[in-house]
Amino acid sequence: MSFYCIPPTFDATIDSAGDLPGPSVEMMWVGVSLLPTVCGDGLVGIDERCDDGNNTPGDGCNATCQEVEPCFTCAGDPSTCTRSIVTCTDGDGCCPAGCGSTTDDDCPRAVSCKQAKAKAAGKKAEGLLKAFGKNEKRPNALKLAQDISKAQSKFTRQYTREESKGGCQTIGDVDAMEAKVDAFVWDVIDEICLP
Ligand SMILES: [Ca+2]
Ligand SMILES: [Ca+2]
Ligand SMILES: [Ca+2]
Repeated sequence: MSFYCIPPTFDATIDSAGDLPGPSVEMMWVGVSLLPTVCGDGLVGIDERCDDGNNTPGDGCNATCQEVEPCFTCAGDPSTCTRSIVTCTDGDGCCPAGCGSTTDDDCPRAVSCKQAKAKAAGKKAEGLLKAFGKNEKRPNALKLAQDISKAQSKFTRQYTREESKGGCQTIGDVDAMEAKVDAFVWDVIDEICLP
């Protein structure tokens, strides 16, 4: 809830025949409103950081007008937001115009590729450890081998599909990543099996 000062809306000049004594007086009517600020109306309210006249994120002023987005500066009513970072630099959280996933690892495609690869690695580790756990409960060598194979092929499929979309910062590391996941899983299993 915010308060707005409303500019004078009522002027009264007391003429010679007026009801009030004294010289002409100009009266000012000042009011306040309890209306909440509205994001997207182009006015930066008291509890807003910016208002670029929309509720769209990604253009510098976020969807709720509560944040100037990283890499932008905003000024004015309505807010004009411009990118404050213009060079392609890895790791600064910004993907300026003209930069791409091959030149800046903050650009969306590079980020989504990393997310997908990390997810695939996590799923594989989960699949292998679940297979191990199930085998402990009901030993079945054939089923264990099938579950391991399933987790491996799923990982490879997801990983390579992600790389085939393009824009990944690293490619062709599916085997190296698989070896890392396997080493982690076997290390965990060894630890669990220690007396
Ligand atoms: Ca507003
Ligand atoms: Ca916006
Ligand atoms: Ca960057």
